Parts: sequence; C-alpha cells; structure tokens
Amino acid sequence: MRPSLPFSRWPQVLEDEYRGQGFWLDLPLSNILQRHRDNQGTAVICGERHFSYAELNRLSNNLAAQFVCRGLGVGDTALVQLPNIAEFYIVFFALLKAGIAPVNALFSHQKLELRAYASQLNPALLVISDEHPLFTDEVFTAELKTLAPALDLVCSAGECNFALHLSSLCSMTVDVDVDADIDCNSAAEEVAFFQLSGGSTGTPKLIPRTHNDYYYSVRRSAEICQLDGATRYLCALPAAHNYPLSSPGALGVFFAGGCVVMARDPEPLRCFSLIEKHGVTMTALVPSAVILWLQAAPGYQQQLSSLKLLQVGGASFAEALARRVPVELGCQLQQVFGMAEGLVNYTRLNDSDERIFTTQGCPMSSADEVWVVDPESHTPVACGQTGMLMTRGPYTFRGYFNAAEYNVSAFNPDGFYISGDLVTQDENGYLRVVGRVKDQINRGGEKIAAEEIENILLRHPDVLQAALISVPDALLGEKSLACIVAHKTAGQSELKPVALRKYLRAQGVAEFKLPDRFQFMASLPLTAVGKTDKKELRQQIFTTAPAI
Ligand code: J2J
Repeated sequence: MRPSLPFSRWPQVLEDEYRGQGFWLDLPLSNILQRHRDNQGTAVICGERHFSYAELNRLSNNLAAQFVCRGLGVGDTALVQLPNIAEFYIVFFALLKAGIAPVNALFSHQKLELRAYASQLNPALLVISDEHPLFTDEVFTAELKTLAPALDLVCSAGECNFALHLSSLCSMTVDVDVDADIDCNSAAEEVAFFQLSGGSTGTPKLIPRTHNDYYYSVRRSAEICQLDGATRYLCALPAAHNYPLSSPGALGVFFAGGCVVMARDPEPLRCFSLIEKHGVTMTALVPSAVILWLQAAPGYQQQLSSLKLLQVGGASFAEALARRVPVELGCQLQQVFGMAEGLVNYTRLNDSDERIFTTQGCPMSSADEVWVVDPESHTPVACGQTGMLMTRGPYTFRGYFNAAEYNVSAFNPDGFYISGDLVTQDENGYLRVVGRVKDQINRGGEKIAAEEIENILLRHPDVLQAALISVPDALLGEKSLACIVAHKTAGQSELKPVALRKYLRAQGVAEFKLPDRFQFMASLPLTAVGKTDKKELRQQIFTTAPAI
C-alpha cells in the first residue's frame, strides 16, 4: 500500500480539541452521500436527467470499483476538469470512495493551470470532458503524461477516442456486491482532495483539504443556511469552486438531502427558467452575476417566486446593490466571505437588514480564530479599524501542498494563515472587506495572481518590464491592466495589445486572466529595493490618459 499524501497537519492539541468539541467526526466525505444511500429522492437535476440519491451512490460505487480494480487507491491523485454536469459529483464521490485525492480544475482553466497541477501532483488519473478544446485530440493529454509520469488512466465525459468513457465505467459493476458501498476512503484525518488557491504567486498553489475539516465546514454551513430535504439549490457558479461546492454549496445540499439543479453558468434568463421549472429555493452568485440578474429581472419576478435565499460572495458587493436584492429579486440576501483556504463568514438568516446589507458576515465556527492586524507588524488593530485578516481554525488549512518555502511567509509561527485581505471587524465579530494587500486581481470573483501573468509577459522577447494591476470596473468590480515597458529594440508592430493577448493565449493562459487593457510606458516606478512600486504606478495611471 502506498503511503498517504504528505501535508501540513494541525498540531495534536488542536486536533484533540476539534474532535473533543465535535467539529471533527472522523467520517469520510463520501458519507455525505452514503448516509442517503436508500433515499429515492432526487439529488441532482442536469438538463433532462434526474439522479436519485440511491442512483448517485450506485453510479459512484461502480466508478470507484473500476478505479480500485485498476490498482488505484490511497496515495494516488487525480486531475479532473469537468463542466457543470452531474458527472462532476459522481466522479468526486467515486474518487473519495476509492481513496484517490483529486484536484478539480475549473472548466475555464487552460494549459497553464493544468500543467501546473499535473506537475505538482503527478496524478495517476485524468478525467476530462470532450467539450473542452484542449481535449478534442490527444496532443495535450500526451503532454500531461510527460509532466506526470504516473498518469496511466484517462476517462472522459462524452465522446473521446483516446479515453475510457465515464458512462460505461459507471454502468459496469466489477465483482462486488452491487449494493455494497466501496469503502476504500483515505482516513478522515488525511487529504480528501485539493482545493484551488486564488493565489498571488507565480505558480498556482494547491490547498490540501482533509475529510474531517471539509466535512465540518459543509455541516456547519448547511446548518447556518438552514438547509433541509426541501432545499433546491441552483449551482450556476463553477461546480469545482469552493463556494458552490461547500458554502454550503452542493455538498451542503447533499448532506441535508435536498436537490442540486445544475446550470451551465449564471446567465440570467436560462437560470430564471431553471428556477421556475424546478422550484429552486436558493442559489449562490458573485456580485457581477447579481448585477446581470438585477438588470434582467423586471418582468420575470413571477418565474423567481420560489427563490427564498440568494447568497452573494467571492468579491466586494456594494451596499446599494445589496439593498436592491430583496426588493427586485424577491428573496432574502446572505453575504458570504470565504476562501478556499478555509475560513468562511456568513450573515445569518435572522440578522438585521442593516447587517445583511453592510457586512460580509461573521465566522461560521465558534472555533474560528480571527485576528485583524497591522499588515507590517502583525499586531492587532483596534476594533473597527482596518487591518489584515489572519486566521486559524478547525477547517482552515495549515500549508499549501509541497510549498514549504512559501508557507513560511503565508503563515505566522502560530499557524495563522495570512489571508492578505484588508477588513474591519465590529464589536460583534462581523467583518467588512475593504481591500487587500495580496498582489491579486479579483475580476468578478475570478482571482488572478499578478505575478503569474507578469512572469509570462516578461518571457516575451520585446517586454522589458511588466506589471499587472487592477482598475475599477462597473460590472466586474475590477478588471486587469498590464503596464508594459518595451525593450528599446522592440519593433513597434509586435507590442500591440492584440499581439500580446495572442502570445499569452499561446502560453496557455486562461481567457479570464488575459489583461483587459494594456498601457505602454517608458519606465515603471520602483521601490527602494528595486521592485515595481504598484502604489505609485496606480497613482501615475489614474492621473494620465486612459490605457488601450
Ligand atoms: C469581498 N471579497 C471576497 C466577499 C471572497 C465562499 C465564498 C467565496 C469564496 C471565495 C469561497 C468575498 N467580499 N464577500 O471560497 O467558500 C475574496 C477575498 C478572499 C478571496 C478568496 C467560499 N468573498 N472574497 O471567493 O478562494 O479576497 O474563495 O480572500 O476564490 O476572495 O477567494 P476564493
């Protein structure tokens, strides 16, 4: 048997405390589904397909058995990239049951991200969709195999001539009793899967999440949102993202025995008709999608009548918009401030309107330790003052995967994760997000690590210096602006935005990470230690002509 995956554990005293207080139950995440194995009620609706809990459990058992009989299990990892389809959950539970730890890439991810995950994890299994342009032929899969020598098995949702088909694997039963659950889970205190970090560094980082910590966050989220068997949740954000997966997301809904309705994306009119057709009671959106829903809603209120709760999170949500939600969409608003690294804050359903409209909620667990500190000295600031958020707790991770050096700066010596968010906290513990110190752009909830794009731009032969900064945007909250200093020798024709975007695409950069605007400059301002002075740069940008 292979050893379990390495990761940064909680100190024993804290593990004991989290168990003692009933936060960690030592159950595998697959228990979320298995506890409903006899439930004939609908768990997932995906287009015209309806899956009962019993069916979802059986299909994931079959698939898990296929993995197990091919020799995969604890210690193995998988790279999964699926759109918002029911197979996402079938695969997720099958991998958990087989003891294989997946990373679920976003469907918008391209070569750059997939290469990074493959080389960090060396997955034995790749699960893809024929709908993704990278997998219409075998070329990129072959490249991934060179990066991940363990990669042996490729499965695909949909037609694909170089992979095994998920649909046939799910319907095959191996020598096991069809009613028996496959139970090869990794231990509850071990890594269940890897979550994706929004990141602020050159390479995308992976967040190990254990069964114990993630299951607790799902249970507690389901409780706060008062989910039950009657909950019908529209999953319109990318299913793999931490927010629609666990806050309380699809896993919270499964835990409570409700139903998840899949939408391909948050496009308002398609979502409105799904809400009407399936009597959806709650959903989760990012602020930019709420703006589109508010614009589209007049005349459709009737279609939205079943919707009781709209969660908004992932990026800053203006108070003026928050106030419009109950009036124009006819449902209650819940603000959610979370992170794939752990900590999630919610406004509570019985909070006053004032709190719901003006704060991003308070930590979900009594065991969440939240400090608001001076970004330089890490000493706590006074209540109500702006500071940087640091946190530790029963579902906040203790280190990025295989990143010992970086972890030194991402945590304080007591194991508090340094989030890089600037917040204020009031006397009741409620937080407001007011900014960030991490070098990241939050483009409508999609996170872009500035350094990752800058490094690729710097590899362009005509680029001497590059800096990516955010600029305000009415719809997305922020867009990205690349400030470029060209080499003196550079031909003018090369350094056009269109050429640089083409270059970035060719390097495998996902569409949402391509700079929205470019500004060509004679030089970039530098700090005393020779780094780009982004504060000064913003000053210069916002007092000069608009970029192209
Ligand atoms: C301002 N900024 C916010 C908010 C997240 C639930 C909800 C969201 C995420 C998520 C998540 C914000 N207002 N309401 O994982 O479980 C910014 C902060 C934060 C970063 C985390 C969940 N809610 N943010 O967005 O890992 O900067 O998770 O640190 O993608 O998004 O991003 P991510």
